[in-house]
Amino acid sequence: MWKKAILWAAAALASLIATAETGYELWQRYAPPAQATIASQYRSLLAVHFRSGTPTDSVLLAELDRAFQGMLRSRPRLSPSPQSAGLIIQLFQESAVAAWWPSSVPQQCGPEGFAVHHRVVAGRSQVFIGANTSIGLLYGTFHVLRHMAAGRPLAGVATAGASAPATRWRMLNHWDNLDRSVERGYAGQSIWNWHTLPDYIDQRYIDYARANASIGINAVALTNVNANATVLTPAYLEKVKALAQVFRPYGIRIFLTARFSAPIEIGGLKTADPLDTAVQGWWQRKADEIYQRIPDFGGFLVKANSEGQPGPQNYGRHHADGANMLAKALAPHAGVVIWRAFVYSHETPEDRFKQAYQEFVPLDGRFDSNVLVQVKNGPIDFQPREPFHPLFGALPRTPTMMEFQLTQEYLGFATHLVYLGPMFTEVLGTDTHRPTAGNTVADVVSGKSFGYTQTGMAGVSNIGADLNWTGHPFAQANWYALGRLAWNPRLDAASIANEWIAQTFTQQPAAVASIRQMMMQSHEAVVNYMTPLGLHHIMGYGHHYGPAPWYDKASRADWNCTYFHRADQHGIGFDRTSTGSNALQQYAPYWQQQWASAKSTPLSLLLWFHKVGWSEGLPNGKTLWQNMALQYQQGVQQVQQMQQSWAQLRQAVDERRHQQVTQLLHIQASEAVWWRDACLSYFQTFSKQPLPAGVPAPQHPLEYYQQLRFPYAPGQAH
Ligand code: GCW
Repeated sequence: MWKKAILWAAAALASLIATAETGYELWQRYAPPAQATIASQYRSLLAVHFRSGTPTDSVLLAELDRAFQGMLRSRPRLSPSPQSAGLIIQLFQESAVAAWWPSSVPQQCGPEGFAVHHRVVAGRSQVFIGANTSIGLLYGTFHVLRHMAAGRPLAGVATAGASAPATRWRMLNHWDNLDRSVERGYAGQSIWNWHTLPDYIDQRYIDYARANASIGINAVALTNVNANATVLTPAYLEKVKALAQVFRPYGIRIFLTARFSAPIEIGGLKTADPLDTAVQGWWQRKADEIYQRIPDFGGFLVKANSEGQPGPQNYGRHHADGANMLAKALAPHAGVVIWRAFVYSHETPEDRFKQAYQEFVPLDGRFDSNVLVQVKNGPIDFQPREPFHPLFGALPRTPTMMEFQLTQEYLGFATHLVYLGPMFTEVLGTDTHRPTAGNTVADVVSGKSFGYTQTGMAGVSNIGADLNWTGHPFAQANWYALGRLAWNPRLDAASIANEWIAQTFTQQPAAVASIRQMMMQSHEAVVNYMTPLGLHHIMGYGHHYGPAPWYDKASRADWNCTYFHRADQHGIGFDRTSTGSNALQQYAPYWQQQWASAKSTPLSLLLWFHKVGWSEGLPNGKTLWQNMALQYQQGVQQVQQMQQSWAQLRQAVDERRHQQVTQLLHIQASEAVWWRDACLSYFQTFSKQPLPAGVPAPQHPLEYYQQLRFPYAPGQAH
């Protein structure tokens, strides 16, 4: 009787624990494999041959310990000889049993890559991880753990030759302020607690480093590009140093945002002119001071002469003058400057789309060799869908780095389920046709097209102090996808989703398939219910929350929604062909031809390049107005489908996260309706046509949507 009660209580407790998932563990939950046969395969790995020496080796062992306790309910045992071990982790140079590594592998691995080999001896699996460096071994170990945590058969764990990263800098850019607010952050306060640093090391810093290393991220810019010079003062550099010490064993280098006017603000100089020798000397001393504390400091990330940030143009100098001045200060320490191309000027009446290209193309070849130019994926600003930025491929002599945005500034904040994998791969896989056909954006960014000496891919972080890091449990997948694609931009979004789901939620094949389907259609859904057909930047002013296509009160034209959609009685869209702003000319001739006429422009980009009449027929037989209305409606329906799919996953996913996502999908569904109704009732004032069959009448009159105000919407600069 008692025994039964105890058993029952234990079972109840176990199920309670199983259902109380907070999401804090991210994709590193290390749940036991769902299939017993797989679990038994994995057990041979418990005998580990590994000679630990460096701090990175220690974190590797600690991770193995944690992972095996979770997945195998046992701790790894160190085994003195490779022969008796199941998991052999060895540097190539010390590897006595290295016959299976083809001789080219060590060289292909480079400083960060690894190779994994699998064989079966006497019915027992042996897995070998080889690399040139400790960090390579750590990445190789994470590769094996990822495979195991996804519950996959061990035989598939081997890499085809070397797995080496495609880019040098795989990076998160935090837009975190020193007061712990996060610009465009929707997951709580900044995880950097500047007040308690340097003496208090939050466990989060360590778990953050573990998560990043597990997906190959090796650089983080801690602070907002709208920069505060205070972070460069000695007291703050001590705090940065403490974080650098935490990150170092995980192979992560720290970058800081450099406020261009820092020599004036904290240095007491009268100018920040990059050609002034006192200014140059100040930055050199500042760099020396930083490297004295942080010998592996990555360098500076800079937003200059953009949206009110100071820069070289304040002194009549150009971007290369500014970047090179900082580059020279960092060069003796092997640091780099990441200079952002997100620039557009107050004074220029030019189409904002064109300005970055106009400023940077003439400077190609004028940047020092330790400068990278960081370009947003599209020409305007992280819209739900943009054409690829014309600068990709247009700077053959300037390392061009990718900037994606993980935080969902224009994508429903952290309340909308939007998996960005398909958007990232859409951009990376696009052929720039520069210098010739067959050069994708990924080829440019990874240095293949032009042989860049520096390469990188960054994501603007979506991380905050929320218990699950990213607010929405599914937003973790965007952080994950960025890391995986920066390592290998050829991965496909569905495979990344598969491995993320299996590690994060469940290994049940039917559930994985259903969640993957939700994720894979989620980006197209948000495009449909926010900005179909190439509409862009029609979100609420300032905070970018919700629809406001009518907005036209901004202090500058290109902050107005009406500037971007140009709707009137004749039609809608921005003519960027030769009859309009001619931004099209910035692309390779191939794209100019594709996009020059509305007929040959895909519907997904139509209104990016063309003004189209409301009643004009589209290739699919519908008029523009009908198609627009139906696409808004489709977006709403896609979210409703996600709700239905998720409802059926109740048994497959732990209760707490199931409940969280259910609530968030509910918000997303009602906001999708809001978007559809507000946009269609506004655009209808121009089209003057009825809604096509299948699109319900808006729930409220237009005035209702127009008077909504959100003064405290999160993520705003202040
Ligand atoms: O997307 C816009 C944001 C700004 C941001 C800027 C940028 C950091 O609205 O908040 O500032 O881009 O990328 O610099």
